[in-house]
Amino acid sequence: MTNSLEKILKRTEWFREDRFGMFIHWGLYAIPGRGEWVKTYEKMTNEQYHQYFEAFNPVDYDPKAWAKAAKEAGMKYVVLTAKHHDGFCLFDSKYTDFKSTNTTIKRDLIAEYVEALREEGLKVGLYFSLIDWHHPDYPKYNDWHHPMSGVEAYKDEVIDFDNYLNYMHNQVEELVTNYGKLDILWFDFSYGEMTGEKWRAEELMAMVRKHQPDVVIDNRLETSGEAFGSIVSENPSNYSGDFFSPEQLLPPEGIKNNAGQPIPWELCITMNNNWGYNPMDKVYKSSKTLIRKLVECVSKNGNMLLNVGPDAKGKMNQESLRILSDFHLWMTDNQESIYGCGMATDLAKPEWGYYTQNGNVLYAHIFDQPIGPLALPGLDKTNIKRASLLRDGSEIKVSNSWTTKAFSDVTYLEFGGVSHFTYPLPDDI
Ligand code: JFZ
Repeated sequence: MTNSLEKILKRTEWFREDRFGMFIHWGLYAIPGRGEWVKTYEKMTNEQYHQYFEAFNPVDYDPKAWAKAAKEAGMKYVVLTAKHHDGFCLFDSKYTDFKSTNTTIKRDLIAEYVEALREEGLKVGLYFSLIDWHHPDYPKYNDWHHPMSGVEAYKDEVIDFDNYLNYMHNQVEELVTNYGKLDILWFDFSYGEMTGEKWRAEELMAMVRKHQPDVVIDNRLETSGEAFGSIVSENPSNYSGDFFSPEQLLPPEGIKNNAGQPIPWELCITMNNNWGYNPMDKVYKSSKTLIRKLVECVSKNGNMLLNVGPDAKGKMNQESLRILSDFHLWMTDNQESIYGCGMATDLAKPEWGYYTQNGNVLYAHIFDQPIGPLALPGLDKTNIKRASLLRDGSEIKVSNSWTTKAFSDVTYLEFGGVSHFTYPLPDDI
């Protein structure tokens, strides 16, 4: 088994077509409501954190409602935290007691989620943390990612890391065998020396690919934040993953490998400034900003995975639902400029916004209102068969003789001007 860009592109065909997905960070940490890193940030022991395991009772858990919300917003796939760094499993793992089936709710929440997504025709994604703050054999003292990092009592810890790896591999095997066909596996994350073979990644991937040959996998089995990983090399490793996963950062020019070939990537992004539920964090990005980020990702051959952090009862909050419904309105009119689209060939980014392209159809996403005709630099009028407004199909005249002949070598879309035959552009994209 060897990997290659060709295989990566084949596996990600649907993924690059779909362009837009939902990330869901949800687990015990929704109860304190201070983000998914609360255990480490507040240096809680397993015993202290256990109160949330005892309190966990998401009576409003309704993955069908989540699936509907995602679908309505135009998202084509969803990725849910089956296990985050705190080690709590939303699935019925036989290798631990620290799982949803042992809480008051007594349900395999992943099984219900997977079923709900399939019912809505959405692709199924699972996030799985490589890091585990709960397992006794995960390194503590010398690892700043761990709640017990630097705590003297753990200075002389003796761990059997291989035992942890067996546990981790076994859990991944449960996920890839017990829930039918998975579309995405989102591992998280590698750092410093904790990367690649340290996870016994070759063996892990061979097992995953045996059960799920086509599943699309992120690149975080290799060091993610500190280096691009072998996915950008000319010989990607077997665990390079299938897409690059920049976090809260939109790569300025998309992502290319060392040979200059574009590779698949997906921006993951929060609506406020937390992945896990945090009711104190009210600083939400506007819907307009988020919609524009989606356009920008697509214009650079990328995907966008927009996060929601449901609350302790299992509900998505009003702020998140409002943003999703704004996406719904926008996608209703403009989805054609997102699905199956990518970077415009041979055209520089126009100063008024972004282009996306699908085959010989070019989409102009006009972020800056023109006060008159909109110049399309680099485009020859004779190459444009027809121009129309996406929302209603109405024709937009294309000209290159606007008011003064001095600019007649430029092609224009005629709208927003003062003439009786033009009309204003709606004040959104
Ligand atoms: C990770 C998680 O720690 C976080 O809780 C969330 O799930 C996010 C999507 O992924 O965050 C990271 C992972 C890697 C880096 C930074 C944040 N990194 O390597 O820089």
